[in-house]
Amino acid sequence: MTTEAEILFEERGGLGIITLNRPRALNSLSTGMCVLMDQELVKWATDDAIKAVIIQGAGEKAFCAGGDVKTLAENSPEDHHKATEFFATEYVMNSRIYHFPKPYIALLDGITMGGGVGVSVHGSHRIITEKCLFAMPESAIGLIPDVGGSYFMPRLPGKLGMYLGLTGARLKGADILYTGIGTSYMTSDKIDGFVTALAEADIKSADDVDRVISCFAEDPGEAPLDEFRDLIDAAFGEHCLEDILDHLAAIDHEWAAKTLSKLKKMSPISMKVIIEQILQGGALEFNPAMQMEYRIVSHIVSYQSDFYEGVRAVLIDKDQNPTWNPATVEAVTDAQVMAHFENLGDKELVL
Ligand code: QUE
Repeated sequence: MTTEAEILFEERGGLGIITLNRPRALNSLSTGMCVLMDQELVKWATDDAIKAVIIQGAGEKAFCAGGDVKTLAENSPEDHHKATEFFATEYVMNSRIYHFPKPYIALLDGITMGGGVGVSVHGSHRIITEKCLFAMPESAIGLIPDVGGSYFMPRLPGKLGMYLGLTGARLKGADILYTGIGTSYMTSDKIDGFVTALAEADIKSADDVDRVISCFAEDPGEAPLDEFRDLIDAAFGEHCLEDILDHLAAIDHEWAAKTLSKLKKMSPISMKVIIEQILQGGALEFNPAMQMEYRIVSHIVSYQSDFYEGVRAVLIDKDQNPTWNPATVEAVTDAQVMAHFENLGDKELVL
């Protein structure tokens, strides 16, 4: 019996093409995929035959829905070795993308969440299509927006990073370009022609990639998010979670009511850790940000945290009704939050 490879690598016309190949699992990332991808990027970085890298997802639905958190949550907190190994491998690969010396072009032609953002947003080009659906949804499963969220989210315009990280808001089309998470828009039917044109072009720099993109790109129109920018920046610029919630409750606006009801479904401790994560991440370089995230997720998988309950409620039983612990925002102590940032000693992430 042969099993289909979870990740494919191809070289065509000076392009290194990565295909995430688990379409039935929305191309979610396994440890093995992260290892293989990292090895290939190391090779391609110094291979003169490779002018640029393209990454895409197999199948019609997803680019990449995240990390394979369902499998990770099958391990108990006492046996979290497999989970921390996954995160370490994934973050090493994310750092490889951030530091990659050639154009790195992600084709976000479908669902792009969590880990899928991590394999795209740190590269030079993110092409989105009408099928792209972006989110950092981790607060819904008791996790944090990792894979470099600490680095890129505080650097988004205004308080959009804090908004996206706490609410897990889904974005499409023009809104994804508006945040800067996407860099160009083209319709899905243009993607094959774009890749062919790129393989035929003489690519020496990111500008050469931009020239090819401009032949296929379109304007997706006005960003609906712009209408709410002032509300977002005011509410999510508050200094703590309690103030953000009070601020939203005091606004007589349908957007504020919807946003507040979304936040009330999320893990209280995750939200408090996320605020601290994004505030600290704004002052960190890329690798230190990844090391901070590794401290946070290592802590999360090492006790009976909201992560295990969140994955159960959202991805296993699908009852969408997690029992969070602590159950309320008020019950989360500062000491509980700060414990997630403690140095791991000889288990620190080495980058
Ligand atoms: C938060 C997440 C993930 C998520 C849902 C969240 C995530 C992830 C998946 C996912 C979805 C469908 C699959 C699959 C995984 O969902 O990281 O294998 O078939 O991978 O609320 O972080």
